[in-house]
Amino acid sequence: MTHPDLSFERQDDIAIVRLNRAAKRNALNDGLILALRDCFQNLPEGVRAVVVDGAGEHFCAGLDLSELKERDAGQGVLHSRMWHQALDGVQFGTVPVVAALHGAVVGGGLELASACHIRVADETTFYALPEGTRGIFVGGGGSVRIPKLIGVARMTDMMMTGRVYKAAEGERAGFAQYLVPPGQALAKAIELAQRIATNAPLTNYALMHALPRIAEQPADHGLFTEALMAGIAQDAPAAKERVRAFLEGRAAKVSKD
Ligand code: 1HE
Repeated sequence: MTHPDLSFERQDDIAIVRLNRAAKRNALNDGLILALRDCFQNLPEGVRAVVVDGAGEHFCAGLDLSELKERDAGQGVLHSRMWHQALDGVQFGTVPVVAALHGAVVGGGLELASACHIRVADETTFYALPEGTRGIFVGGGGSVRIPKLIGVARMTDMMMTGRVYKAAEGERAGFAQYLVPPGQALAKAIELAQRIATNAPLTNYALMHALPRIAEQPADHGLFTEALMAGIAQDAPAAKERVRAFLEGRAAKVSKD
């Protein structure tokens, strides 16, 4: 990983990918988006989960507005498609991705966060879609992914009125699955990624690739796809060994503590 604004740190079987452009609030210019794309396309062998983090006080201020300038319509379409390719690589890559959120998670930063599989937010986090008030539209997959988290009505409100969600109401609305005290999002995200990395790889793969597709299929198709995925997953040696371990008293029970 050789982009100056994107750092890559390996911690055993997880990796931490960090936006490293704090002076510009981790605003995503073309170079950084392409670096993200390349990073997720070329994860080293053995990485089983990834944490995405932002350096400094903010996760990400979204699109680098200094690059917006005078793009024409055709260039705008291609630019948006470039973001789609990069963020599809996050959502539909090879391993689960946990976002560690703090400070501003706005515009394209929220689009990046919503491409991750799990979001952990600390109490400094706030969410906004300033595209609406800047006379533009989301272009990084936000109109597809954000309504799945919070619903079309809330996203419409955010873009029409400039509404900003603070951390606690953001968690209630569905942006984040975990809310932690200030400064603790990264540690919690790493803890979750380490836990996820112990899952059978095929289970993680099914959750990333089958579940969102099933959710969009008509029920009849979804049930059939589910049955195929269930059959494939339980056939894997890892599944057989895990079930055997439970039956022989070697595996942890489900516990509420
Ligand atoms: C930037 C950007 C940026 C900061 N592009 N340079 N996103 C936005 O509309 C959000 C714009 N940013 C902000 O509202 C604020 O910067 C923050 C709330 C995120 C942070 O505030 P603060 O007071 O900590 O920082 P700052 O003083 O505003 O910014 C520090 C520097 O970062 C400053 O540059 P400097 O050279 O004057 O020091 C800012 O200009 C720069 N900066 N944000 C470029 N976004 C695929 S389509 C997606 C479409 C979108 O994402 S649109 C939403 C864009």
